[in-house]
Amino acid sequence: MARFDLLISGGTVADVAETCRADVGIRDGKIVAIGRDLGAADRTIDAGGKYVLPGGIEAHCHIEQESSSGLMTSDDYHSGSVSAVFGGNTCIVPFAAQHRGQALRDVLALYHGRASSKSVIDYSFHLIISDPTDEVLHEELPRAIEEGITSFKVYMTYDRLIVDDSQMLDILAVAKRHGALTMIHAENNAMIKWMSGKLLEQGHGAPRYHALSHPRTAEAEAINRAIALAGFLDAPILIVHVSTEAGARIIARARYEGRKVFGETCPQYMFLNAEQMDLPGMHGAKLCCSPPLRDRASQEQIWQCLQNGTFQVYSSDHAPYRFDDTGKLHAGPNPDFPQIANGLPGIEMRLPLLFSEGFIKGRITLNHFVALAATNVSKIYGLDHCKGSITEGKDADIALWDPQITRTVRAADMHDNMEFTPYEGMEVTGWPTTVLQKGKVIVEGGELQAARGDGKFVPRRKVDCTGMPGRLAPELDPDRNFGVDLGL
Ligand code: DUC
Ligand code: ZN
Ligand code: ZN
Repeated sequence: MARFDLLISGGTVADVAETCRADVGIRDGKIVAIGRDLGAADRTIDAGGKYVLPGGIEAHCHIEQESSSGLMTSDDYHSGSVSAVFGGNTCIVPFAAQHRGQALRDVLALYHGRASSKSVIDYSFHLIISDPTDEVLHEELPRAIEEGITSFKVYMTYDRLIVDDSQMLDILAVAKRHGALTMIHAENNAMIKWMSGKLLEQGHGAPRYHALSHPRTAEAEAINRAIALAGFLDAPILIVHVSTEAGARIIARARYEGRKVFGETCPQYMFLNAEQMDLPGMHGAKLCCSPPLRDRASQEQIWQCLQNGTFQVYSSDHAPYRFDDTGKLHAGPNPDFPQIANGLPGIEMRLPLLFSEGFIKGRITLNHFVALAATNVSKIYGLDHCKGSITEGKDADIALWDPQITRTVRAADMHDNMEFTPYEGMEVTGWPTTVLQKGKVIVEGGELQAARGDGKFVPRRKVDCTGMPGRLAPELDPDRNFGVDLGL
């Protein structure tokens, strides 16, 4: 009997620290050996000239999710996961969204049902919490965490989602106590509403004004407040989709001070800018997202913050709404910007863009690419017991990248349900040609070899903040608070 089910031979293997020529031996879906002259296998894949990297983990995407205004994203768990895997990913962590009045167990049952029958790759969920009732806080959230849903997102804006500072503290306290990570959409709601009102009063309802209506300082203020609230309790947080240098600096400073804060940015803030929204008619609506696209200078600043480690997470924020009455134009053919659904597609292009413009162009190392593609996310979101690196004992979730391939990005080549990509016409170098999940080839030669429902739910571990010392506010110090139980 051969020693391995599969051998990936002759490729260049990389993790977050090292790059070397090595073969990878796989048995029973796991990586069991990395080295040279490993022995016989039932099947050998020649990876000569290719990079052998962990499959990407896409940790911020909206799939088969109703927005707070009832709109369904255009991708379900089949098209969304297929698009992800063609972009070199082997795991997705979309959102299971609680709308007000819903019990979390019903929300999770709904999303488990959606994903289990359709996803072609492994998945988990983050919860979105919009209704932190006592039952949610003290029974449902702790139960969800025990079931392996160890992160949840809260919004500081949007009327139907917003949590106030006091609710945020409640959620942060539960997260801290039970070992979960709170993800925060940080924008100041009042500034957005005030700006939107002024713009609309003066007749500026066109899509391009969406960007103006979300001032940079709205992001900075909310990030600052979120960090203050979390810092007060010494609770870990991750600020999602950071779009401004001002916001990034606040995160960098908090991290420097040892706060338990992580930062995420997205390709749209590096590769796109608000000038591109100046399109005829309503076409600018295709680029409405929140936070919005910024200017060219911002693009470069966000790149720098990715390079210097301010952002540990790089996600697509794939939020696909079609340019028709099911999506962007649900409120009619000529909506004012507040009625336009927010979000861009990008799950398939996240990694090819970073590989090409980051690694191939020398802005980041291959090892930093691996960290951003998979390893950081696996550690931050508790997936590193099974995923996120080419390491003995982990799932054989692997993408082979060919650095010689050059492609022009075309919507027609994407596998999502959008017929639009904001990256249309860009030339990229490097592409994930072969993708494996648990040792099974699931993409090869441009063909999908996985079926609906092949992907499995992955319970995640609790948050690990090793190396981030943090500190409780003096008022919460058990030695100084006169024995009051604050539930931490
Ligand atoms: N926040 C997201 O994370 N995605 C799309 C829109 C939004 O506000
Ligand atoms: Zn958001
Ligand atoms: Zn999002």
